[in-house]
Amino acid sequence: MFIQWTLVIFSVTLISAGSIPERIVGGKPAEITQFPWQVSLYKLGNHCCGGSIYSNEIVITAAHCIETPEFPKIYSVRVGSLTNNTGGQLVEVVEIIRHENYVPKRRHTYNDVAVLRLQSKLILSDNVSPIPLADKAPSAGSPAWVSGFGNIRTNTPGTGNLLYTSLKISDFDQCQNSYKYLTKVQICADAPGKDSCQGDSGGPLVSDGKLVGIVSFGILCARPDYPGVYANVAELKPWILNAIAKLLGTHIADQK
Ligand code: 4AZ
Repeated sequence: MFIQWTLVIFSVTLISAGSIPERIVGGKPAEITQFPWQVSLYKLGNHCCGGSIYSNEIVITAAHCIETPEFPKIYSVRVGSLTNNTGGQLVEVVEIIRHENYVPKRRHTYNDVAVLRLQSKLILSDNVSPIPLADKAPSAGSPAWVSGFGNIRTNTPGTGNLLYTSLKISDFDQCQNSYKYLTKVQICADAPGKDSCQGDSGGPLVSDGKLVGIVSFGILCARPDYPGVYANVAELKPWILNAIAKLLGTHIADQK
């Protein structure tokens, strides 16, 4: 009896210590030059989400990362760094447009996109550079990469270092079997034992050198039959470009 209990306690300890890999983002440490568009979004000085560099003054993230678009100055971004608390360039956000039709309900998260204007222009380099937006969603089976500073397993925070993993774009109908409220403004990606996770939200899903998705949600992380769900950038592109034009228009008006 004692031995049985010891075994039970030992197994529980192992699982909670993370020694039995539920697997993560299945992640490998990134080189910053592989993901120079990666952003760490800060809220009140702490990493809260990922994001992607669109241009030297515009960053794209998820709507669900932005609780208070009317208070942009509580947000800032760090770029050009493999660690989310030091290095690179740290710049304040001055203006945010969050999708007007963003629906925040769990499993009904639609239009999960927001665009941010930075207080000063990023200095672009091999470590800091924009990613173009996809015009067309990649077909099922296309290879894609997701990167971020988020959890390395469900409920297990990352180490603060940028990780990435390779995924494949999921078949839409199959993903809809897992998430029945899925629509074309979403795109799924998965691979055995690999996924994005909490804290990666807002970050980039990249395929063929283009931003194809924004980390949005999922049921836990790397669970078989539950791909990660991403905002579909190709579908949202008209909204994104229009919002960016508004941000830049305001910017010019501000300077007058
Ligand atoms: C989250 O909670 C979250 N597996 C983000 C992405 C995924 C799951 C959860 C995808 O922010």
